[in-house]
Amino acid sequence: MQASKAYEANFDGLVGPTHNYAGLSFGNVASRSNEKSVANPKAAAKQGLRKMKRLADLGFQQGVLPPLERPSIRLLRDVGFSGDDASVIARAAREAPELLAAASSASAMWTANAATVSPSADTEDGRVHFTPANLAAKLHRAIEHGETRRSLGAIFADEARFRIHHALPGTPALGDEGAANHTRFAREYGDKGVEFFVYGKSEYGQGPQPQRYPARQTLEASRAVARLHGLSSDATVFAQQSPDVIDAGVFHNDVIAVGNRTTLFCHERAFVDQHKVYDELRTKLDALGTPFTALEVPESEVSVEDAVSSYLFNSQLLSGADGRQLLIVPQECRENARVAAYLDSLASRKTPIDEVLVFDLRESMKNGGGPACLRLRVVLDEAERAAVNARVWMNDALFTQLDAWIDRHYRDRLAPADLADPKLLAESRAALDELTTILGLGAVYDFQR
Ligand code: SUG
Repeated sequence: MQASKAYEANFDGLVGPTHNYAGLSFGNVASRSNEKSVANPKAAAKQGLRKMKRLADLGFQQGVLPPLERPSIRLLRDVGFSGDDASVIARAAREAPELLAAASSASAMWTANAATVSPSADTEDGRVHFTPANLAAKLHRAIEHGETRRSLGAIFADEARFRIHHALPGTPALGDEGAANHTRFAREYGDKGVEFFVYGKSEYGQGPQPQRYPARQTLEASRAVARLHGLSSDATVFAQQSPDVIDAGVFHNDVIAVGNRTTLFCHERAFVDQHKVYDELRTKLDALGTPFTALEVPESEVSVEDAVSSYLFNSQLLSGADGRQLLIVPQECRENARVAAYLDSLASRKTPIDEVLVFDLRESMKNGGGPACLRLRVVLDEAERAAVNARVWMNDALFTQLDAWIDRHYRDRLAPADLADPKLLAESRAALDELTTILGLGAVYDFQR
């Protein structure tokens, strides 16, 4: 049976006005090593926006997801700071600057962690399913999912086509980091596919565990998401990430692997029992009449350390209309001699990657967020695409509007000490208020009153 035409849309997170370097993510090497450096929110937002525009210009379906309201006065009130908003910020800055930093993070920009998404071709009820990730491993991220769910609801509002679940309970046994640990393989986007869930550890089962850095995703959470989405067991594969690569700074699977359609591009040390993982993927895809290719990069060419510092695998692997596959990499890949040599060699090897495009995402990269972190993939057929809030699709007009909006509202310098400035809250609210109109988001923000 010929499936209806479908597309992979990428929804990138618009970087929020409070983007800063607070060193909040133990286990994420870039976040910790850039702690307390001065950020440039304006440049960060423009770098992300330019990526969206370029991909839209190349003919890809490109959407925008809005930032969340930060600083989160709600979090600061929940942990006991009271008074008017300015007093809440002043007291938090004095007594618990780490909580103010958590409340101020613009981490929702990394929308690969916003949710796990299953296309309608894979789900029992034929709807597109979203489960916002509880991000339970880090306080600054654990406060995202309620607001994320509201944003998704404002964009994917048609309940006959889209099912937006609540996040899993936010506890270590069910730690869920969303699409960063999830990939889907299918011949064409609209065909039934095999969904691939990668976890860092099992809370109740056996298996090795990292020793140095936390495993953020559990098998139990991955299985729960697959159940919620109504995925069949013959079309799901669960694989454990190698604990030693987590200990080397691979805090999400998308730092060491990326998949698209029939290709998995990954490092040779990505998974426990890597060849068994390939075999299971191949067998389950074969049952759907779908081929599978693993393009594996050996340690001798690119070490795990190179992968972590360059973010080679945090790339976007995209299929153009002509079927050619493009790899979207951050410019740090060109600055690492071994990674650059590997990328240059692709042209002369027989691989499923036809072209490499390089982007400057320096501001996000310094917090451990590359091209793939910044996007949430949503496979949509024509009818589903038509049901999406049309205002969020990137085009020339939206680019011009957002570029001018960034110029009006964003600072070009934000140091950790600036988080104590109560004016930042007012600036951020004014920016988001205007964004609500630009993106047609309705009552997504309540400005935490
Ligand atoms: O969760 N960094 C994010 C980066 C997320 C990257 N996402 C994917 N790999 N999909 C994180 O560790 C750092 C914030 C700070 O330190 O200020 C941060 O949250």
